[in-house]
Amino acid sequence: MARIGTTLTRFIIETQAGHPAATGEFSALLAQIGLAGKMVANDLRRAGLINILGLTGETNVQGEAVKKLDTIANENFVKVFQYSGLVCALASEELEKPVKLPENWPLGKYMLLFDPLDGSSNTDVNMPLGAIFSILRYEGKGGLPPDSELVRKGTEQVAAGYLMYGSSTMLVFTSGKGVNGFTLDPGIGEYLLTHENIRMPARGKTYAVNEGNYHKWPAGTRRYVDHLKEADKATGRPYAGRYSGCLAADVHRILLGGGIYLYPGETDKPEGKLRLLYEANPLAMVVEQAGGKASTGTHRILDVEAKALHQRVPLLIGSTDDVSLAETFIQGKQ
Ligand code: AHM
Ligand code: MG
Repeated sequence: MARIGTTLTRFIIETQAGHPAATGEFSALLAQIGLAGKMVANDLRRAGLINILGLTGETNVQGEAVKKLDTIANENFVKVFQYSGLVCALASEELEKPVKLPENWPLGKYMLLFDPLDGSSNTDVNMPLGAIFSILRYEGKGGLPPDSELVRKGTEQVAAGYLMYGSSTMLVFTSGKGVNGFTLDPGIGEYLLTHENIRMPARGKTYAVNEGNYHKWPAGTRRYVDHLKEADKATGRPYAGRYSGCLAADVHRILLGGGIYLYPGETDKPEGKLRLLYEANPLAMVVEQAGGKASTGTHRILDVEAKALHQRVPLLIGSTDDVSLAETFIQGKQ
């Protein structure tokens, strides 16, 4: 049985031993994600010293200005998987279309969707950053998957997680049997198990939302956030506001301490900002596996019908009671 201090490598081997049919490919895939995380963490640590801060001057498929570090992080992920023999297709926030990997022969049986650098407005100010990933299985008959194969419902994910580059680098993931968190020990270059079987409290005391958008929100969302700020000892209000601008970091705080993160729909932009396939779905899987909840305000995130690779979705995620209460406001029941 894994214990605190176990290396990621050993944890993966032990977990694999519990699945006699496992070929080791899935374990290797997780190890490669850890490696991409080490490479990005290394770049981030030196970013201010080697002229890789700031913008590239390009705009990505989302219409957002691309930071140099967005491109570097994306390249690191692609590099780590290109000849790995583990994945047959990659999709990224930074790439308009999925990348197929025919050079990975025999073809890998997984597909990886990721946001290579989450919260990239934080790059130039030395604030937390992250990466978010979702793993799907491809049951193709020896051929490459068509693009449509990557556009799947969240319930079809076989694993999901995130990397967080904060005061330390962490890898947190689930393969459908609970959530475990590993911290990178930079002295030895290993991830060590530091957060075993994470469970979220049913309610928290903090909320994370970009309140600058308050006047763009529908009335129910405004009423909910107003409610969190009212004083009421019995329900632990007012909640503390904690928003870093990095989804992975904000969800990490909530995963460990409870509470709610919201990137709601806006009156003129009902789908909000965040992307379903490589931001909302993977974090929803992690949070549900830790006993929490993720919703659009009206539906479970993991049940949302996926229609496009870069589809956006409103996201309410965190402690079950907090998210359920937010839904009642958003649905006009309060
Ligand atoms: P990014 O992946 O392009 O960085 O965008 C996602 C980020 C989230 O990490 C964060 O919660 C949110 O966008 C911040 O958006 P805003 O600046 O509108 O608050
Ligand atoms: Mg992001």
